[in-house]
Amino acid sequence: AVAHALALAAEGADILDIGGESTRPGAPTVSEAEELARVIPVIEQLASQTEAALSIDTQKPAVAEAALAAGAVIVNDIAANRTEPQMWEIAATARAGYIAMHMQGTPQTMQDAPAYTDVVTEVHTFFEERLERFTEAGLDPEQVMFDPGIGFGKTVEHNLALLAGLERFTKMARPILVGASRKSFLGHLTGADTIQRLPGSLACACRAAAAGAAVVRVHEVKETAQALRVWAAVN
Ligand code: 8Y4
Repeated sequence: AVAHALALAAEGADILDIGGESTRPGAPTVSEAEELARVIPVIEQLASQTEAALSIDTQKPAVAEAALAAGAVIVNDIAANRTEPQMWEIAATARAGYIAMHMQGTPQTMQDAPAYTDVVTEVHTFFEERLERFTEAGLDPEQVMFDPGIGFGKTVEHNLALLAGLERFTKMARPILVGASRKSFLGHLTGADTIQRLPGSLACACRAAAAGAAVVRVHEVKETAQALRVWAAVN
């Protein structure tokens, strides 16, 4: 994991997202002890070996807290629809960045029957409503980035509507992150297998950049950096 992360940093990644539990629908859950054993040594080693910012991808407040102590500076929270404030309090106390991702349901249930009246409006309302909750827990709005959560409780049509409607989010007060890389909607649209989805992933990265997204979460860093460099030169 350390070697892979260092290779991504060498290819131009500014942020490395470290996670110890799969979010795939139906994936087995991981105990806190096992998740800590997977991610903390990786974060400790990376903290002394790269200037890239380290983010911790976890749903467990205790794992986030330990990761921040080990050198992570961002909490990547795919479960920002939670009700308990612990995750926000931990990010607030550490003065860490906090990525608040939209998800309908939980990773176990999210793809059962995703349903929205208007997905863009509902995600937008979620962001507005959450910012109030976060500040109550002590987060400074300056710590927060929002993410529409492509693929998390969304059909192909919902994902496309979110990508088409990104400007609604990038007009908001906080930066936006988009993670579409290799996701299954790209396979549904094109027939491409997971590791054959770079072209579709690049189309999404350029679309996100065009809409003013601040961060793209990708698997193929070198190729995405080239696409975004050309896109930026044209604009
Ligand atoms: C192939 C490879 C097919 C990977 C699907 C996937 C996001 C995220 C994930 C995201 C934020 C993934 C942890 C899903 N996606 N965090 N995490 N935003 N903030 N699936 O979009 O990469 S994991």
